[in-house]
Amino acid sequence: MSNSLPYSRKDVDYDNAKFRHRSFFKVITQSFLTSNRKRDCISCSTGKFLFLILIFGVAYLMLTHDTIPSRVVSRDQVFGIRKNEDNNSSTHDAGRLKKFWRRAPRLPPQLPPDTKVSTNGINHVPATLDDKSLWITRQQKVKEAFTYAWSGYKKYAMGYDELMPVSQRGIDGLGGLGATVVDALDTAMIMGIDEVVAEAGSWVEEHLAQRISEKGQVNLFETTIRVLGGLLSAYHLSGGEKGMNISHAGPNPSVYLETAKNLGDRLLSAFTSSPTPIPFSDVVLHDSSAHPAPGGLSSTSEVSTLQLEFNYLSSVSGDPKYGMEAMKVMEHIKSLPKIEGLVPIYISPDSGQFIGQNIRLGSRGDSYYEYLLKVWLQSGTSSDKNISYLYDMYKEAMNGVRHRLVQKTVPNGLVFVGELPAGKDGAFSPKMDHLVCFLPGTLALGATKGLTRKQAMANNMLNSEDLENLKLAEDLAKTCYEMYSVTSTGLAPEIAYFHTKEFSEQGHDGGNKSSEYMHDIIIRPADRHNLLRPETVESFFVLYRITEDLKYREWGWQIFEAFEKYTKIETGGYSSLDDVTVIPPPKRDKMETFFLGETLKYLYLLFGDISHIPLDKFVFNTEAHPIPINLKK
Ligand code: DMJ
Repeated sequence: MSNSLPYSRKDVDYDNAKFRHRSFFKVITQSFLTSNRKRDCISCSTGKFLFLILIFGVAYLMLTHDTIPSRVVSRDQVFGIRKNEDNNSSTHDAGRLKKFWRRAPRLPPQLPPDTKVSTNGINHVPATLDDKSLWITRQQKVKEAFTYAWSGYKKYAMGYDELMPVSQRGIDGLGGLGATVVDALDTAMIMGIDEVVAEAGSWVEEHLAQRISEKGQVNLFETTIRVLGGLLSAYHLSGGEKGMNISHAGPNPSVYLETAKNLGDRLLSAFTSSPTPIPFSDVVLHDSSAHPAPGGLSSTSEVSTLQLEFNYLSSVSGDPKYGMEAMKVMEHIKSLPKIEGLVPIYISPDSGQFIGQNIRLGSRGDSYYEYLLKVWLQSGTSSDKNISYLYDMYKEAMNGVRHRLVQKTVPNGLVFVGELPAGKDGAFSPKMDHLVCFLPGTLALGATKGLTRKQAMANNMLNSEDLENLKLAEDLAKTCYEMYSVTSTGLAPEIAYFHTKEFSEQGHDGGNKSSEYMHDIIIRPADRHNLLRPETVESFFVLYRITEDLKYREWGWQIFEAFEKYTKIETGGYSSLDDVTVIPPPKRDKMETFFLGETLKYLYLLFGDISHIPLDKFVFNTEAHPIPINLKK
């Protein structure tokens, strides 16, 4: 039996040559080399000399001109994704030489990337990504989505915490303070939708004070970030500090501040009832009593994600008590032992100590790291020396993240942040909650302090640690994007595991068989839900502002389209999903308040003018409510 291949080597070379671009010089040389004149010329010495000059001339031109056809551009090149970034110039030159001797085969003709139809069925509108009008149109689509979400909520659930869009009713999952109204209010202000500002603002004016005085148990953290944060940012954006209503709709801004003070006074009992500076997790609003969570422990992220809001309340009310209580938490945590800045996810209000070993940047850990940076930024960075310990804690923690939690997947080297469920001496778990996708944005913000990368470089502000953090931010943002791309719906699961050298698990892919990262990302059946969370688009927003790289806008648009396609409910509102890996995805029947408060707000700002709510003048609380930097003391 013959061992020969069913095709000859020549055929392959021919096929490759067929698709290869041939320059004008090459055509001339080749016809010269193959013509009879070649033989005539080579037989005489002048001819030999001329022939040599011609060969050298052609070689020179090929080495000094980029002869790769400009129309054949990979998707990564379009989005500015740099591969082999570490290549130095000598390898570059070597590459040119290689190209000269053996040119890469031209790929078969393909559509430009933005005319592709993705495998999860979401159409990508043909786009020149730097076309301003494209982003105006896309921003308008987000505004329409917000109006649609609000109308559904208003129709079926006005005054309830959340909308159940499939059942077409409301539910009080957060204590009954109309959380969607307050979470959505400043988004409507930012989008300039006066009608919604008027509706939400009037509801606050007419109902919220009464609810606050009558309602029972609420969670300190959730109520602070959504309701207190929402009221305070509405106060600022509507012109409260200027003593006027600049939002042209809704009540006098003082209503927001008075309601915030009323709420803040009751929430303070969580701090003052605790025997240590660590607050209890729950407050009963009507009698201002506070209680630990069942089991007695508070989440580390919850006790350390109150300070932006309480500090700002002190600043605008002129009463220092709010900020003082909240900052005692940070001062106390500063004194506790840590693992390279990393902390366990539970803390006891009784002993004031961390409990357990579990370290992660996902649920119960996440915004601890976010607020270390943002509370420091809020104080106006260099101006307040008393607070610089927070920035030191942040930097130490990010070094700890890089050293202990960052790994790469096999086969394709995606960078992810895993967990240490049994502490520093226990095994590494390659698990990453979608919640961790806040980290790229925080890392980028921490590197440039809200300036663009260009500005920060020009001002010589970036040290090597900042650059490393910025690089990690970009790598992680890519991973977060791929957590969406890898599923059939184009929407991320709540939790992903990653295939590493030590860890693999078969049979749990995201359903998008054509994803390059199908074998890198593992999605277990219990983790396939999507709650309309904001973290990934939040990071795209921050990274776009800082790097000015349009790929973040484009990625955000793809995610928005997937939300539109799979989570929009015909009768009104948007719904969380039970399973992002199947089409059609089963609905979970809940529109979380942060879809209006965060997800749509960040998408709107991502597509909009970069001077709108600038990152060096505002910090966004963890629920995306912007709070101005540099407080009045
Ligand atoms: C929001 O309530 C906040 O962003 C919080 O910090 C984490 N979880 C949700 C959104 O996913």
